[in-house]
This record gives sequence, structure tokens and C-alpha cells, in this order.
Amino acid sequence: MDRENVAAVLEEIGVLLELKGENPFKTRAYAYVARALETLTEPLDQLVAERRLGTIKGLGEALQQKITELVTTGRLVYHEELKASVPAGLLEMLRIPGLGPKKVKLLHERLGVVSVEQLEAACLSGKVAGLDGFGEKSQARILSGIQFRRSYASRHRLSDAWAAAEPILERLRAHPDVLRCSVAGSLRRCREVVGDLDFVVSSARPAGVIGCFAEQSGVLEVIARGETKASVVLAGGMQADLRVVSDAEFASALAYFTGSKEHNIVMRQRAIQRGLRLNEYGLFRAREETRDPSLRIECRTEEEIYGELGLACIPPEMREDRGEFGAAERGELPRLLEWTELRGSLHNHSTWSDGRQTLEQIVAETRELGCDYWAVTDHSRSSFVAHGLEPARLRQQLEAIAGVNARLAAEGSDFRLLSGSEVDILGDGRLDFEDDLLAELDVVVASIHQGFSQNEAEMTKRLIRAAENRYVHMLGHLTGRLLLEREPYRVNHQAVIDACAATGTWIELNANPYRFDLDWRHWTYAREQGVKCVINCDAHRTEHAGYLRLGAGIARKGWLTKGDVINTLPLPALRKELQRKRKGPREL
Ligand code: DGT
Ligand code: CA
Ligand code: CA
Ligand code: ZN
Repeated sequence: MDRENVAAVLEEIGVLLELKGENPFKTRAYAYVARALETLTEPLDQLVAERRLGTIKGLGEALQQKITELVTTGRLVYHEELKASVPAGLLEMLRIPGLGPKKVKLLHERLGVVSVEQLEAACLSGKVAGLDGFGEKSQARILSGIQFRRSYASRHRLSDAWAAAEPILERLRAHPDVLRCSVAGSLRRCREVVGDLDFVVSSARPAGVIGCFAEQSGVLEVIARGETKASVVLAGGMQADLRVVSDAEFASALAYFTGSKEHNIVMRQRAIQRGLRLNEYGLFRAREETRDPSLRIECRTEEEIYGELGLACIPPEMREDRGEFGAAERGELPRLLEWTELRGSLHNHSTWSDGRQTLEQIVAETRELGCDYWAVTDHSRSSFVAHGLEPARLRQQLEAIAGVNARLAAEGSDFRLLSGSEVDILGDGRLDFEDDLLAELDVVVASIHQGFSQNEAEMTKRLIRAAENRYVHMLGHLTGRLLLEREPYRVNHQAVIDACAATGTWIELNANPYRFDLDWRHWTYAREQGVKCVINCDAHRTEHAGYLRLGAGIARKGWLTKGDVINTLPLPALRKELQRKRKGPREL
């Protein structure tokens, strides 16, 4: 177990003892030692191995034994037993702003509450206000603290994270003391859901930057504020961390705080194998932990750090320790898709079904964005909640689209609307429209919108049957998940991907930030089977066209290149590809 984790365990022991009403000297000793460990300059495992823990101030025999046990075995029986003797809910209650161990202990003893839910109920029924030392005010504060905690303990979709991060990034960039700055962490790696926001800044005068960050509008609470780092909670509950470093440290700090943790571990290992040390402060010619500038190998960019470790620069999206090191070592990193290579979206809605945008608005907005084409694939009749179209309505829409395209052609524009349908896959895998109607459409997306309760085998069979229809170009939002809201339905991904490979069916990467479905983790397999990806906005409003950028980020996370993504094709080539499956294998 490493230093940070050991410190965390000791800290927790202190808190647990306090909850049990132990003597304050004993409880404080744990917190004190935990802090001492955090500022340790020597590696903890070395101190343990050389039996030199006693040199740390305030560290008695009993604590030395406990630390040794933690470092060597990774656990501490004393801690585990202690933890088991205290209801887990009490520790959770401590996270509520304004509640310390003393108060939690009191609430537990007097009211018997052992969970946040029970505490909330006690507040709502007014029991907390009746306790000595609490009162109406503190009861109200606890209640709002519980709600607050609930919102900010949660995780956030990528789009929300960017919406919160962008103004902060702009503010930092504009600050006169900021030399370089970037987002880091899971946001930079383009995870579909992120915990907190991370920023890395280089500056020769950190104080002003920290001040700007901690005092910016939209900060609800400053959790921590030091000379070179700060953590805040933003309105809306998101947490944001800032680290300010010198410009010489910027590249290594950025690499470190971008993570992932798993990726960092391999990077550090590679450095050690080369007789070097890599940490957040730099890459050093040293065989032990250091931040001595005279030992630093100057690396101005992440690319130089990777280069020193014998690697091509790994794009942030790929830093998950999922094979990127082998690829970088062999010089086989894919040239990842750039979002600007996308030329349009093949699954979108309009006012004809549940979209808010008219055909004319779609044309205006997506041309403005620089697209070459945009497919209108409204819902089919079975999706009646979404105002799915009856065949006759769909044929009317085809005429309307033809009218828009005729006008575009007359204007000399090459932009085109494509006609289409997001046709429902019915319970047994049949489609909501007959083949002859589907054959009239430019683009057919087949999706599941009902019957989510089927088991994995049934769902899989249903999707495979849809893929086997020669008029289906692609499967839409394959698992139906809504991030942080609805679990995906169970699907045998491999079987569905294999079926798509066999039938020449594409799979959508739905770029709506609630979906990002198919998940990035499955794209490497799909790609290996030769299945093409289509990055679709599933736009219901004109501003959803911007999802292309997020979708491309997720595609990059799945290692996809321009050649793997159908909607990077210019219109003539796309039209040809849209004919491929319909014409059947003989005409290929
Ligand atoms: P999140 O915020 O949960 O979505 O995920 P991250 O990856 O943004 O994690 P976060 O914010 O806790 O830390 C940012 C990065 O800092 C993380 O990706 C890697 C680095 N980091 C943080 N703690 C550790 C650690 O204990 N060991 C190592 N090797 N790296 C760490
Ligand atoms: Ca983070
Ligand atoms: Ca963080
Ligand atoms: Zn849909």
C-alpha cells in the first residue's frame, strides 16, 4: 500500500475512534501522523524496510506496527475490525457539511440514526431540532447539506462537464499570470461520465491564479485552498480542482493529472526501467523519488516525455491502459478521427416527428456548421409517443425533402438533405415499415424503442434480425442506455457485431451525451470485424448538431480513424456506400 492510502486509513481510524467516543488524544494522534506521512520526503516502503519509521516525529511503537502492516500486507486487521464495529452510514453522515464526529455521535446515540436516509427522515419530522445543541436552524442546515451532498457526490455527463469547464478555462486563459493552461483528468480523456473537473496551469505567480479560480463567480464553496492548488464546488454541484505549477513542470503535471491512474502507473514503470523517475514535477535522472530541478530532463511537451520513454505521443483519449503502450512502442498508434472530418449526421429528427427543427432550419444550421449533408430520419409509426410517421406521412415528407433539395440545387448549393427513417425494431425483430417503403429512403436507421424488458438472448436475436434486413443501413443506439439515468438493456455485443460484419450493416455511435451508444469500449472489436461506425447527432434541435464534436471524441476513445467512420465520406461516395448492402453481394 502506498503512502497516500496509508495516510487515508490512519485518518479514517482517527475518525472512527472519535465516533466511538475515544479519548481525543488518541484520535488526534492518527490525524497527526496521517498528515506527517503526506509531507514525507522519503519513500514510505523504504522507511519500513529499513525499520526507520521511528524517525518520524510523534510515531510511537503501536503506530509503527500498524503502518508496517499496512505497507507490507496492504491491510490492517485493527482498522477492519474497528470499521465493522461502526455503522457505515455514520461515516457517510460525516460528509454532510457542518456535521463532525461529535454531532454524528450524538445523533446516533439520541435518535438511533445509522444512515443518511434516517437522518433526513429525522430532520423532516423535526426530531433533530428538539435535540440539545441542535435547534431549528441546524436542522435546516443538515437537510440542505444532505441535498447538496447528494447532488455533488454524483457524476456528470461529458457535455455538462464541458459546459462547466469552458468558462473556467477561458477565465484562466485570460489571466495575466497564466502561461499555459489545460483541462486534465477524465474530461481531457473524454470519458462519457466524469467525476470532477481538473485544470492544470503554469505560472510564475500562482497566488493570483489561485485567487482567480477560488473567487470566480459560480463557486459555491471552496473545499481547499493552498499556495499552488485549490478545489471548489461549483453551482450545480460539480467539483473542480486546479493545480498551478512552474512552466518547466507543466508537461509532466499535465500528463500526471490527465491520467488515467492505470496509464500513469505504466508510464512510471517505464521511466524506472530506464533508470529515470517520472512524477507530477518532471522526468528526472534519478533512481528515487525527487523533484530536484538539477536532475530534470527538460520536456516542454507531453510528446517529449513520451519520446524519452521510447513512445509515440499517446492521445489523451487513449490513456486508459487498454493496449495503447504496445501500439505506441511499435509506432502503430492509429491516426485518430478529427471531428472536423465529419461531413454530416445520418440520424436526426424534425418537426415531422418529435424534433423541434423544421427542414428549413436544419438546412440553415447544418450548412452554417460546414456540413455537406444531413439525413432526416424521423420516427416510424409504432413510436406514437414520439409522433412516429405513418407510411403516407413519410411519403409526404419525402416530397418535402425533394422540394428543399430542388431549391438547393437551383441555388447552386451542393448541400443535400437525405431522406430516411429511424424505423422501430418490433418485439420480434421485424421492422415497423415494409421493405418497399424502406427501399424508397436514402437512409434507414433501425432502433429499439420499446420492449426493453426482454432478456439478453431475445434482445440479441431481435437486433440481429434487424441487421439482416438488406434495407437497414445501421443499428441505432444499440443498448438504449441513458447515462446516469437508465441502464443499457442486455445485449450480446459480440454476436450483434458479428452479425453486422456478416451483413454489411453499420453501427451508430449515437453522439447524444446521454447515450454515446455504442459504448467506446466495444469499438475496437467492431473495427477488427470490419464494421463501420456512423457518428450521429440524433438531433432533435438545431443546437444538437454540436454533438458531432463530442461523438468524435468518444470515437477517438474507441481508437477509430477517419476510414472507420462512414460519415467522413463526401456525398457521392456516401451515396455509393448507401447502395452497397441493397444491391447485395453479387454486385459489390
Ligand atoms: P474522475 O474525476 O473520477 O472522473 O477521474 P479522473 O481521472 O479525472 O481522476 P481524478 O480527478 O481523481 O485525478 C485526476 C488524475 O490525476 C488521474 O486521472 C490520475 C492522477 N491521479 C490522481 N490521483 C492519483 C494517484 O493516487 N496515483 C496516480 N498514479 N495518479 C493519480
Ligand atoms: Ca477528475
Ligand atoms: Ca480531481
Ligand atoms: Zn431513437
